[in-house]
Order: sequence, then structure tokens, then C-alpha cells
Amino acid sequence: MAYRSFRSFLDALEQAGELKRIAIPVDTDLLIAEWADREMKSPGGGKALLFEQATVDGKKSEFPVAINTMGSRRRMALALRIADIEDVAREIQLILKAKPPTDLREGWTLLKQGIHLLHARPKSVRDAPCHEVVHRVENDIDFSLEDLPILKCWPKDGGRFITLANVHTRDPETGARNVGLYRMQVYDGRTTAMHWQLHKVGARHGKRYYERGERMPVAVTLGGDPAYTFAATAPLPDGLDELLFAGFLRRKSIDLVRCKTIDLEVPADVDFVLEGYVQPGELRPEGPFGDHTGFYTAIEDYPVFHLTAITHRRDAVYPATIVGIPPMEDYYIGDACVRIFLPVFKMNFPEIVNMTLPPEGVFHNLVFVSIRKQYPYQAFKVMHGLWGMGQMMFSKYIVVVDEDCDVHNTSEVLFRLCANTDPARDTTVIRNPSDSLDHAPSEQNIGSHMGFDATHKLPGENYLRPWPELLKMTDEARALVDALRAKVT
Ligand SMILES: Cc1cc2nc3c(=O)[nH]c(=O)nc-3n(C[C@H](O)[C@H](O)[C@H](O)COP(=O)(O)O)c2cc1C
Ligand SMILES: [Mn+2]
Repeated sequence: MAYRSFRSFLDALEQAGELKRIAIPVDTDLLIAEWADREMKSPGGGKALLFEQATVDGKKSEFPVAINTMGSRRRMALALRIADIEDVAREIQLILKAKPPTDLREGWTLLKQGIHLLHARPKSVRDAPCHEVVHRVENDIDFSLEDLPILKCWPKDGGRFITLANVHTRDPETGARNVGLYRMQVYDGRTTAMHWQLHKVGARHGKRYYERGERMPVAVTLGGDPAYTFAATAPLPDGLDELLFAGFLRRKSIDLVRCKTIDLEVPADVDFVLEGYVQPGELRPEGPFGDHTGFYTAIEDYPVFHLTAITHRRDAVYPATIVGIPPMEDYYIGDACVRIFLPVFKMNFPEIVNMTLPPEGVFHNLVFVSIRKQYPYQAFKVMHGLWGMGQMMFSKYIVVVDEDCDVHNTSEVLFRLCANTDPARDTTVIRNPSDSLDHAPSEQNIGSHMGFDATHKLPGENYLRPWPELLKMTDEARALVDALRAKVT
């Protein structure tokens, strides 16, 4: 199920008619971004783009640039090599429900699940495609980050940004690995910013090293099986290894290879590895950056990443994305994540039927959740529960609707919201941590969130009249009109 390389994923996209090759020179300074933005905003997310002649300061780069490779439901499924994201969700649901088998068929199913989980554990290897070409900073001053086709995305960005960086770090106390997708602003050929925000695991690992006064090894990988990048964006609980999760997703354990200049391991088949370190206490202004909020995030101090080596495959492709006013590629990444983890939400809240983060809310601003409501104030219980779950803490607005409302139909949700709520009675405003990128709260990282109970009201919810009935045609009339319409069209 796994891809041997990022290129083989691009081949699969091309075979599926999901990739456009662009053979003419296009510059990495704004032009690839503008081209990709139009593609991402075309119906259904457009196609993936492969810029075969990306130019940097007018000079053709050695490496092509791939962008929007996960920017549709179809491409997201192709990235994980599955027919449908729901297949993974079903598998996770099965594992969560796993119990001692009571008959042979159940036993067989469990066994197969066990094998998949066994496959998930990473293995160590010595030879790696990502080491085909090795540039150590100490003895190879000719090659630097300036040789990579790194994009400048928006006119007022503080510089070029690596946008699909899989950042590998280790907890110095437990040795636990983490991989997070954090952007990196290029300062010069050997130095970048490291934009792990306050609430992210990379930042927590960093804090441990700073407390010990130790230099922190950091490895950044680009490309390889897209399952790696997807796993790096997934809001897994702290301590759950993204590479184990990626191995589970692609049904094949990941081959890990030791880095050349630091004591960390990375997937052997990625396209590029940037090896380096973060020095305790060193901070430098990062930004501005045209962010997925649709606004520029202001300049702020972030840790600095110092490069010690760049290694790459001989046939490396540079993977990129851009973020901005929705809809963008990242919506489809987040959407796949919510669908895959729906069983986990349902396990915690059995009343949850469906849930989505619509594109307009750029991840955290808006959540639609449908529930099977049985008792008074249950919608509020679900909101508070979600606000307490990992990165769901950032959810600015949560709208809870009844189970018969399709959360993927924003128009239907807004109808329920408008029709079913009395604002004073059916809303709640709470205090919670805010996403670092949210510019609306008066102060960064803290703010208020609002929940809307758009479900039908039960006795005990201060609704003093009988709840009316939603209009619905009879099945018989519907079938008859289906038949009649077939005669005229
Ligand atoms: C395209 C894209 C860019 C992102 N950029 C950042 C970033 O610069 N900083 C950050 O902290 N999170 C960023 N994120 C979100 C993190 O990848 C996400 O919160 C992830 O779960 C963090 O992993 P962690 O919990 O292991 O830290 C980005 C996500 C996407 C999809
Ligand atoms: Mn993590």
C-alpha cells in the first residue's frame, strides 16, 4: 500500500489524471504561489501541479516543485493509497472496539488487525535513498538552502518559507519521538526560523532541552510517502509516535536511517533531509507570513534552526503548499484527519453522529457536530468535552445540531442554527486557550469560545412550549413524483 517515494506518489496522481505538469519556467517568488492559489480555488480543489522548471532568482533549480498534491478528497485518498478515507476510520473503529474474540471469524479479523499494527513499528536500515547525495555544511559550503526551490508565498512575507517541513524531534527525558509540520522561514543558506507554536509538541521538547541547557538536535524531512506529511499534521496525543501512525496508515513499517550529523533517525526514502540543531535561548524575529487565517501573522520571536547537513535523493522533488484565504489545500488535509478520527470522538462521546470543520473556519474557527440527543443540556456537554480534547481546545465556534442534519451541508446547518436557537438561552461563552495564529483575541493565545445549541429542545431546557415538527414529504408522494418526473425528462 505504501509509496516507495514521493515520485511514485506523483506518478500515481498522474495516472489518475490528478497531476498537471508545467514544463515552462515559473519563478518561486510569488508566481508558483499565485498559480497554485488559482488551482486550489478551482472546483473540487483543482489538480496537483508539478513545476518542472522552477526558477530561483531567474535561475533554474535542480529540483522540480510539487504543490497541491493533497488538495482534494480524491488526492487525499490517493496520498494514503485507499479508496476512501472512511475505510481507515472503519479500521480504527474496529481496533477501538477490539475485544477477545468469541468466534472464529472475529478471531481472524482481530489477527489481521494485529498484523497491521505489528507492521506499523518502524525498522532501522543502513542504506537510504535520502543519503544518495550528502552535503555537510562544514566541508561543503557551495550547497545551501538557497539551492532549493523554496517559495515566497505572499507579497509581504518576511522571506521564503519551507511550508511542508516534517520536523522530527525527541523528548530528551523519555526519548519519545515527535514529528510535527511547522513552517520554516529561510534567513540565509544555513539558518531558518522554527515556527513551532506554544501548544505544540516540538515546542515542549524544545523547552526540555533549554531547561537542561543542551543543544537540541532537529531533523527536517521533505517528501517521501505523503503518509509521513499527513501524520505530521495530525493532532495526535503527545507521546503517540507519528511514524507509528504513518506505518499503520500505509500498512508498511517505515525504514528509518540515522542522520549523518545528528543523533536522530528519519524515514530513509524521503526526498530531502535538513539536519541541524536549535540552540537553547536563541530567538529571532519570524514573519510576517500570509497564513491560513487569510491574514498576515505578525513578526514574533521564534527559535532558530542551524543547518549541519542537507542530504537528498538524486531524483528529489521539492514538496510545497501555500496557505491563505480558504479554500486551500490544507482544508483537505484537516478534513481527512477529522474523518479518520471520528471514531475516537465517538468513543469519547457516543452521542456524536458526525462532525466537520468547514473550510470557512480554517481548522479551528468553526466546528459543526451532529448528535443523537437524549437528555437536557447534552449539546453543552459535547461542546465542553470537545473544548477539552487536544487541539480541539482552539475551536472558536461550535454548532451542535440534531442527528438528521447533514454537517457537511453548511446551508443546512445554518438553517438549523437560525431556526432552532434563542440566542440568550442556547449559547454559551467560555474561556480557553486560543490558537496562536488567531489575531482576533485582544491578547495572543487566550480568548473566548462560543457554543450554539441548535438541536431541538427537550423538557428541562427552559423551552416552555411543544417543539414543532420539521416539514417532511411522505415517501409515497416522493416515489410517485420520481416516477412522474422520469416521464417528462
Ligand atoms: C500546511 C500546514 C502548516 C502548518 N504550519 C504550522 C506552523 O508553522 N506551526 C505550528 O505550530 N503548527 C503548524 N501546523 C499545524 C501542526 O502541523 C499541527 O498542529 C500538528 O498536529 C502539530 O503536531 P504536534 O502535536 O506533534 O506538535 C500546520 C499545519 C498545516 C496543515
Ligand atoms: Mn505529535
